[in-house]
Amino acid sequence: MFFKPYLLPKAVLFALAFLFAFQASAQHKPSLLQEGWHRGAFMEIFVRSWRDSNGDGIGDLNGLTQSLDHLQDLGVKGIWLMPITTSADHDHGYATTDFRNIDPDYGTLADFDALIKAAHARGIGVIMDYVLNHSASDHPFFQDALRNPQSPYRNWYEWRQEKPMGWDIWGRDPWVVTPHGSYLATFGAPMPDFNMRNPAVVKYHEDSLRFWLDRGIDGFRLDAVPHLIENNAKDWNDQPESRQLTGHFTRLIKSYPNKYVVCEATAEPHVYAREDICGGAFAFGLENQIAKAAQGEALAIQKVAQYYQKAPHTLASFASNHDQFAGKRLWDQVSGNETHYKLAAATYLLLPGTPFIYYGEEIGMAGAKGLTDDPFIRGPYSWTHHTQTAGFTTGKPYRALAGNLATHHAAGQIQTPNSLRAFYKDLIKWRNVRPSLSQGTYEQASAQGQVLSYVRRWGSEVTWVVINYSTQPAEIQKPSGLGQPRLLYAAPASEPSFPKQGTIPAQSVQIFSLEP
Ligand SMILES: [Ca+2]
Ligand SMILES: [Ca+2]
Repeated sequence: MFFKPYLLPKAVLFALAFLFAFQASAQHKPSLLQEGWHRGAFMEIFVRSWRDSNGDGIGDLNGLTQSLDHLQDLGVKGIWLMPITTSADHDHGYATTDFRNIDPDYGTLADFDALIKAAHARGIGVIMDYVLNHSASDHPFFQDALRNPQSPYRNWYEWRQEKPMGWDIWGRDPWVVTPHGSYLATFGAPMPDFNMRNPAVVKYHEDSLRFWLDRGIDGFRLDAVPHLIENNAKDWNDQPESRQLTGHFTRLIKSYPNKYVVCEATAEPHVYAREDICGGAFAFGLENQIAKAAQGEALAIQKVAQYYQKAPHTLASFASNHDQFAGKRLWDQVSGNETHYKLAAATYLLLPGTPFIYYGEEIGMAGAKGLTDDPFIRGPYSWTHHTQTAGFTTGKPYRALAGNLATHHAAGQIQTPNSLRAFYKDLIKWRNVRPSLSQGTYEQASAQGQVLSYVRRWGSEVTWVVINYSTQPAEIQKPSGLGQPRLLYAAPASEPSFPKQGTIPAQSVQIFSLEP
């Protein structure tokens, strides 16, 4: 039987049209966030270590939902959740066992929905980690492929009958030998690479991304995208096919209104920040210079000054993150020197690029006591100075607490005017109230000795930022061809002396308006 619309009464046609229209809009619900929300500061949150709501010693989604006021007060506009999907590792979460469910340690899908709703009510967007390149070896699809070479999922992964020779990924052979052939595992045997040339795998990821988008997620941090597709033993990193496929997933995500994508692409972040690939990518390379500049290294200050002259402003800047390869926690990088710490924060919070604050960074959290490597930088958040729990849980914390818990915790800093948190809050506030700082140009950037100076402009709004990393006051010329400097902000707690004497106090950050 054929469908003949001209035989239907008009009323039925209208009803059908309405139904289709409704379905289309239901699939792509309008965003509840302000357009451009993702230009504000983000916080990267490791849910396992953020806040425990049920006393099992493990952070969870409800713990996060209950502490959103704390984040809203800080002024962040977005949060990046490290993987919250069901995982085999029971820690970082990158070994996914179910791409469409919440890890039971963290709660339920209903808890996730409640988190999104509560975040949106506070003007905060939520993005989550999504791992395209691999699943856990415990994933049911891989388990089936591993046991049975005839499995329909065999071609979902990179299997070879004969183990390929001559491969070396970061000093390791990525091929894992089993009784039924070898499989590729770029990130180690527990995380087998998907065969991303298989359309069924691409479709599976598309449907999984839609699953979260339809639930209201505001975007994704796409993990390890330069590793999606490997060609041979020599050509495995950042292949053209990987860039193309990443762009494909980005387009799907952005077919929903007001979404944000930020990619982990360590080798070529500038390329991945392009609109046709991710639109956003972490500024790997800049983070190495931030702490060095803060400690007064002239060469690092110069590199910081130059960075955004060439780099796209859609990059995402950070001082440290959850991976040890990007450095220790900022506190440990500057050996607990609070002046250096504040200068490091100012260095990246006022530059172009979307800033990503690593959870605990805003209160000066140190590494977890007695631990090394990645667990060292992923400790439970210091809510209070309680020596056994840090206020993180009513039970026993799953991991050692921060080494400087006694002196640096959220409760002690929230009402303290000169605290690190107050400093972060001030700078984020300036970023939020002055569009020139969040999306303006980057002009007249210079590093004169140990002084960094640049102008940011947005329409008629002109902002001049000066950071003196030296332990001595410095002479400074005002930028040419612009209005008289009017001081907006000076820190840490020093008297502004410009423009009276034309000097900038030692180890200080100053923000001026240069409007006529
Ligand atoms: Ca818990
Ligand atoms: Ca791969």
